[in-house]
Amino acid sequence: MPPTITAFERSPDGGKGLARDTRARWALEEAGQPYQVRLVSFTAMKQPAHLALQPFGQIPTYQEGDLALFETGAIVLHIADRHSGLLPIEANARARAIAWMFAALNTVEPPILEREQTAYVVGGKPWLQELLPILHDRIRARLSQLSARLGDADWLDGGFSAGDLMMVSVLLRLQSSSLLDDYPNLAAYVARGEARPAYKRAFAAQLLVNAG
Ligand code: GTB
Repeated sequence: MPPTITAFERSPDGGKGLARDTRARWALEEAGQPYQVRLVSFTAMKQPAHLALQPFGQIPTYQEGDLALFETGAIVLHIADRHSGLLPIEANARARAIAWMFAALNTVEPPILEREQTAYVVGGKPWLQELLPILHDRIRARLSQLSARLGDADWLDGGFSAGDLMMVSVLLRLQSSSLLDDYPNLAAYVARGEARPAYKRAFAAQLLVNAG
């Protein structure tokens, strides 16, 4: 039986691919693995059956035989660990690729989420206009550092890895802003990720659910 992931019955992004099931779909596509998707409503996500799989009532989850996983990072790492194509074989290179996954989730994504969530939660308050430039600067600080490290390389550490999958997925959250404009190498990096056939398949699959 192929693994089953969960995704929004209807993503609030209307098919932009920003919900995290796209990351799991992309990893499965890179690994050439078939998968099934179980769509869940916001209501169902908060019910005991889903909370047993995802204690925080979120998507995605991943079920394969008697293994049930939550947290996109853990899901992508599991897929990358079990199948070829997403992590180097050589032990040190593999450890470095995993470090980039953590860097994407723990170092680069937090200020991006902070900006999104602040705008969402306190939208309309007059002081938001004073806060936003501060939040943007925090994002730019990380983008500058990432841009310096990437330089003119195609990927963060040798060939494409799960570290790049996660970093590109995180940076995609900035596409609706102009924050990537000052970093042409990062914009090109994101475009390289989006151009991968596996990403295109993952994006198209989520679009099929969410468009219209
Ligand atoms: N740390 C967890 C993981 O990485 O798996 C976070 C999972 C998570 O945030 N899931 C979100 C969710 O289920 C969907 S992806 N939210 C419902 C809830 O918490 O009640 C985050 C997301 C949602 C919507 C958009 N969007 O509309 O643009 C983008 C990203």
